[in-house]
Amino acid sequence: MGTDCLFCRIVAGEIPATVVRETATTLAFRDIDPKAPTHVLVIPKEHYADVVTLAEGDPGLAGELLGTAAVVAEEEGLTVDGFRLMFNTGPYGGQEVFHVHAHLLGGAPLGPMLC
Ligand code: IU
Repeated sequence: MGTDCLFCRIVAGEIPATVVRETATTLAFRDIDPKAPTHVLVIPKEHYADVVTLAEGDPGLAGELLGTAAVVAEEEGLTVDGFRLMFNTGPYGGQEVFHVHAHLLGGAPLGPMLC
């Protein structure tokens, strides 16, 4: 995708981010505007617009993304009390950055819904 995609530019090192974990295929970094005490975004390095195109295009990579999210949840100390892992998808889902990303949220009770 390249220069038009913010998260591709983070992967390329062109825009700074606070990276908490990197694998050969995924990157996890802190959300610039955290909605919870811990708010990490987990992305595939390869560009897919949303979770549907990722799951259809490369289910193995989707699994690697979930694996990275699980490791970060463990490292961030979220697995004792629980956490939320979610993909905003499309306009109705509130997706603003069209490079698929899982939001990993935790560190406090989040309630039944996050708007
Ligand atoms: P969304 O699911 O597409 O709505 O989430 C996009 C997230 O990307 C949102 O939580 C922003 O705070 C976050 N973000 C970021 O971490 N760094 C940035 O430079 C920009 C957005 I722009």
